[in-house]
Amino acid sequence: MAPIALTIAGSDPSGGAGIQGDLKTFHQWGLYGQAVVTLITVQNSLRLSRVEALPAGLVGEQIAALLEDCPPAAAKTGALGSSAIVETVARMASTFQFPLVVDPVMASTHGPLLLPADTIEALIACLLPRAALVTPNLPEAEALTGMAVRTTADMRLAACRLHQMGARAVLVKGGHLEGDAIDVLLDSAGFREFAATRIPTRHTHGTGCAYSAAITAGLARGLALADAVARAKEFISQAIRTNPGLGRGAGPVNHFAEVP
Ligand code: PXL
Repeated sequence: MAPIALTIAGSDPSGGAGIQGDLKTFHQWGLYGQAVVTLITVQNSLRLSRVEALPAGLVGEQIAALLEDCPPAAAKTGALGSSAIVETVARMASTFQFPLVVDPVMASTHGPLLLPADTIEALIACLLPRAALVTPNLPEAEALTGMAVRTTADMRLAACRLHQMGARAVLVKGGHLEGDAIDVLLDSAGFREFAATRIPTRHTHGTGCAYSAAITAGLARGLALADAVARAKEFISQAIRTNPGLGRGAGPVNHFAEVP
């Protein structure tokens, strides 16, 4: 039986990001995927026009039903949509017997926020302390730490701050850097960097989701954290390089990319 991985995230009907992207990534990594929906979006490759968060109690009930019956070997969070949902997920995460990867999704490139600004406080106070790993990009690292994060030196400092704020390990993703995409991991072994050559394409929709889902998949399969990150980085680089070129705007990455 394939190990189970769980995503707690928003719906992206276009299939590139959110629970749809996560489930495809889990499947490609040979896992049995579970998905708890937190919010519904209306979007295509050109725009994200609406975000509707579900009632927090409904999110909590979905998680409880899974924990009672078939708990996963690892889980991740994506877009959470309201501070009530952040608090509910964090409360339930305190009972998780498996690692939780927190992808602190805040904004999509266009359109309304996936996590309203007033929920950042709840994420910091309640969810960061539950994270086996938190995976901010540069703007998310800035919003969480309040410091400017523009260089790899800034990324190391931000990772230290986020570790002090309670996350067991931190991966600051440098997809928004000039030049190569360098990610900085801080875990119990110290710092490690993971570099990939930048691929010139507008089709990167769902990159962050597939990356954190692939790390979660690696953890569910029993890989050590740094190994899971290294393999997930190879997977996501290939997924961007081989994107299917779908849509007239920012199309999705390729969830069929080879798993290293
Ligand atoms: O890539 C961030 C993201 C996460 N979750 C959902 C999304 C997006 C980006 O559009 O729609 C549901």
